Amino acid sequence: MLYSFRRCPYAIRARYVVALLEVSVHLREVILKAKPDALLSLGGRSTVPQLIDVDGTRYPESIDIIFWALSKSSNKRLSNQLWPSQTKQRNNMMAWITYNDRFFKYWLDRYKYADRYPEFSEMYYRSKGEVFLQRLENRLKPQRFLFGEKEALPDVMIFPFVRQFAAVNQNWFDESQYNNLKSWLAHFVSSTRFQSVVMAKYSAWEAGQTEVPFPAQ
Ligand SMILES: N[C@@H](CCC(=O)N[C@@H](CS)C(=O)NCC(=O)O)C(=O)O
Repeated sequence: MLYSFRRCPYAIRARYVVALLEVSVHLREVILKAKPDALLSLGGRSTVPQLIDVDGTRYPESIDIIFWALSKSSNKRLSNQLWPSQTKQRNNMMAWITYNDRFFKYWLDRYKYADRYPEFSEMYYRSKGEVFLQRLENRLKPQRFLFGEKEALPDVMIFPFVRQFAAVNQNWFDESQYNNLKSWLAHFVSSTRFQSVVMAKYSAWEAGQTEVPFPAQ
């Protein structure tokens, strides 16, 4: 059971990996302002995404759900491409993901909701976020994806946040100098998987309704 919210970047990355690895779940679309009792009654954190496995094991963070999907996938070639077994490579990948989640997300929230953080201007917050955009841009100069010519976990875990950053002022982003980053982002957001599967619209889940298979059959 995957509790999800369509526009949440954490839920997007979880759905993206689940869809990419063709792992089947039941999707429960949540309205954040009216979370269902089934989610609240689990106790503890009620953020989305959250996954409850058939044996009742709870995966309360997007990264937990992504590792769960990797463990369930029968496509070992793709799993290994996304999350190679070498420790050094994994540590390096985690460093990018952690930077995104800890620092880039911090500035993204301030840039997106600059009116709620009047201490500094929207431009200031954007320039803080651009430090990461520039790092991504440099990294993508010699290669298509962050860790080579094929997508890996850092790509799929970071792109929903860059997409959100770009959408704050889409014209600015489209006209910016981050050309490699723009192509990288377009690869994800213009894909059929993203548009038709990951971002498919579902009405809010209600107790007792028929479960919704995801990815859709
Ligand atoms: N670290 C969590 C963050 C999840 C998160 O913050 N989700 C937001 C929506 S984008 C949420 O559920 N907000 C509602 C709440 O905090 O109650 C993860 O990776 O899953």
